[in-house]
Amino acid sequence: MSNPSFSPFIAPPALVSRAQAMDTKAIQALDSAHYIHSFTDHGDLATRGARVMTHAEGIYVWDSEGKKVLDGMSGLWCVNVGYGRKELADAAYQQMMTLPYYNSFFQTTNIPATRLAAKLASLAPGVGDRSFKHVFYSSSGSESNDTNVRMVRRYWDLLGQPQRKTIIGRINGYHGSTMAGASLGGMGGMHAQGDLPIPNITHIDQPYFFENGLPGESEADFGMRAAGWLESKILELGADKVAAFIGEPVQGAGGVIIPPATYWPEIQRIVDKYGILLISDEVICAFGRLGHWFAYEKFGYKPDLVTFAKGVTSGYIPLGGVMVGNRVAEVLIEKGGEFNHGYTYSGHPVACAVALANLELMERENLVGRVKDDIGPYLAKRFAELNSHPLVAVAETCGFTAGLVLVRNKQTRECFDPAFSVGMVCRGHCFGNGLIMRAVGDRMIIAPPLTMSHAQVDEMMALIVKCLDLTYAEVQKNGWLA
Ligand code: PXG
Repeated sequence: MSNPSFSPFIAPPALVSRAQAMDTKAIQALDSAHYIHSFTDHGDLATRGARVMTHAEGIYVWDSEGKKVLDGMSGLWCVNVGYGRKELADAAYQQMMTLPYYNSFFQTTNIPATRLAAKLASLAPGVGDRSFKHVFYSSSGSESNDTNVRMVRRYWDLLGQPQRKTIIGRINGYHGSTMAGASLGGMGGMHAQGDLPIPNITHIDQPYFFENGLPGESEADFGMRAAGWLESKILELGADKVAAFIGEPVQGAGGVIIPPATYWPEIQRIVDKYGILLISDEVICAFGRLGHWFAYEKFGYKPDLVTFAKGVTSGYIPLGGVMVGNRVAEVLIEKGGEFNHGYTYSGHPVACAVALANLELMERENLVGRVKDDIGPYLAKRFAELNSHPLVAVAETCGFTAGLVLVRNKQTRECFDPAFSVGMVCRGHCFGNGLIMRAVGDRMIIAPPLTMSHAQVDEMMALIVKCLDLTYAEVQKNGWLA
């Protein structure tokens, strides 16, 4: 036992009364001694000690020091219905008592998995070849994108075009952390660890107007030019070698990068011209985040495969999957025989029961509609006010997610020296003042629960302004402004 003051075998902190004070230091020591965290520098963690989250309700989470924080990130882009929803816990309990597990291999199914597949198909718009009747299940976004690679290659093999292997992703895209997921994504830091990308995956640049737009270029023109990078890449590789293009409707982990309206329709024109499959990775963007059940609808394109996870269960339990469009499903089913792929937890009955309860709750409370017509536009109006802040170059929203860029000089839009980590300075002020807001470089982002009231948006905006002011004062004091 690394720390005798806390035993993991008796009275785990999560089960102790919420009011009871917790020995944060003991938990941190135990954590540091035994737990390797995701995307964490453990030397740093050992000196600081992990932040210990203990409970949550609505849009707030509490840590072991009793600090209440407004969760502007819905956990990690997933708690769309907010915390403490009894319906989801009840669904899990009922299903665990009825059938806690059974596999979907060997010609077997279970009722929640089947009902959920039908429900998801009913929520995904489309016509003909470009409609969705089928779902493949996994337990995460990463696994789902591994499935996409397997499925896309199987599709082209079955069509007698095995040379169509290459999948094109985008720089600063995020598609997960498995070998295939991290390869499809375009995160340099991830590629640098583990010899990634794996063969036959390549990338084009992202449609980020702030960074990649030319002086005097309109956003609409930039969108066409950025989509054109896909056509150039296809021609460079040879169209008969290209299997698929994958992209997030709005890049989430990359910093809420919202493409110009011209971008996706032009991508559609290009993939259609060369017969290439289109994968829409909607792990963040589906289930209401952008005001639609599926985000391809918002941007007016028609994917062949759609990756989902996170919001399907509002993060209450792991579940992911792929919506398999008819173009692919018909080939797999009619010509395919056995598809040698699947996971122990594919179609997990408890996860699927929670997903059904989550979708039912979202429908009952019209959460998707209110993002589109009510709380989303309200956030857009309030967030736009930040454009007048002296530290902010661009503040923009899409549905119920938003991003702003912190700059050294508002007039010239000159950025800070990355060594100053101004985004992290701002993030520190946010947490210190009871707000979780993410920093991606110097781009600050939010994706709050879709249940937020107007008053809670106001409360969040007041915190954001306060933290921007504190950041401004700090960079001014440090002499970092132009
Ligand atoms: N695709 C997209 C678009 C995602 O956002 C994944 C796939 C992978 O999902 P899993 O369930 O395997 O994690 C994601 C996940 C961040 C951050 O820093 C974002 C994600 C995960 C971890 C961190 O914003 N998104």
